[in-house]
Amino acid sequence: MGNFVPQKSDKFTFGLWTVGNPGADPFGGPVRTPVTPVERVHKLGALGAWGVNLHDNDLVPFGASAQERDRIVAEFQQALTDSGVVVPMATTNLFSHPVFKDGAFTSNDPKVRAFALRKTVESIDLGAELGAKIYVFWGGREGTEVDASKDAVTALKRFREALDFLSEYTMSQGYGMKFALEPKPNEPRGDIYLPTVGAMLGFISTLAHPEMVGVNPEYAHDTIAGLNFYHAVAQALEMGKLFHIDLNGQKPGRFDQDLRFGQEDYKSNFFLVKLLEDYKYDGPKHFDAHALRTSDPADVWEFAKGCMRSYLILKEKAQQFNADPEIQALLQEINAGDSAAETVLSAGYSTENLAALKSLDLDPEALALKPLPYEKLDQLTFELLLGVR
Ligand code: GLT
Ligand code: MN
Ligand code: MN
Repeated sequence: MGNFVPQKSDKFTFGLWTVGNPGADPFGGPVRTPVTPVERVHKLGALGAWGVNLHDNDLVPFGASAQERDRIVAEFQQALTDSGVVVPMATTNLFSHPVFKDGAFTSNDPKVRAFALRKTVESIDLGAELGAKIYVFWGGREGTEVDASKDAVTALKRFREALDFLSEYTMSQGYGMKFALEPKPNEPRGDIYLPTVGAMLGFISTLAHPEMVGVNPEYAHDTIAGLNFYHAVAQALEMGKLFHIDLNGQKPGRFDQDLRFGQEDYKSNFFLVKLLEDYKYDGPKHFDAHALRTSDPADVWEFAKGCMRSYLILKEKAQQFNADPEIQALLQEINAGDSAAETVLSAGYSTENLAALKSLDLDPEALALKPLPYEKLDQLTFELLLGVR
């Protein structure tokens, strides 16, 4: 059994806003006094995290003077150097200020859209200064409650206009950054545009620079809507579009809980970790979660340790699954191939291959009788996860 101690090579990251979350919710104010960003960075470094991510205003307060900004950024840079923590990802807060109450890039008001664009340009500069190579776009306010208020086609065109502008800006500065779009079906808006990973992937292909844009899927966001996150991530990964990932815990059908990674649905977390490990995803593994409102400051760090430890435990379980003789024998049986059929299936269309397809010996009655021992397989998976194998 491993010791489950995080290493820098695990590329675990936390948002400044995650471990800094003061525990407020729509029904009650903060319950914790947040420690400063500098203290958060030191603590994360000591716990073995590789990186810290931030929104512009997690670090520099909205409306700060240029002088104040530079002082805060220099102090933060020093903390990064001292603690050996990097900033792999940055993003913009386009949701807290009332100016964004009806959207940022998709607002009906061109001045609000221009303000959002300018704020993002400045925030991209900040991210680049801190070394970020991934820039996340989470359109929290880009949506509606009243569909009569905004044309949904126009909203997409506006979002595209903003992203195309920003890709070209980023390239013109030689920042070498990639963009990662983060879908969410709802909250804080009644309905958010581009609600799923699939919707984002489709939208990306319509951008001026699709090669620099991928996705940042979040476990909680798909799970709110009852979707299978493992399937969504697999699609992004297969397309080479998994640029970043937000890991956390969530019960289906609830408000956005952003629970500790591993807190809910061990089996789906297991298949997610197994996917990332089997396919050698090597981007940041970002825990976009926060401690419970009941946590005191010490328990917040238990939360952070728990996210990383849970990932490492599930990673070890994935290795165990891949090495388990009984499970692997079952998988071999289930996946037993037929070379003649495989050859036809992978050869693509030609008149010869069509003829080969037609002459294959395919007996549907016999094929339907092939045993599929999935009950046994799933029980073995359960027992492995619960530590009785
Ligand atoms: C906010 C949201 C997250 C996003 C963050 C990036 S902010 O906490 O709930 O899912 O990833 O803007
Ligand atoms: Mn997120
Ligand atoms: Mn979330």
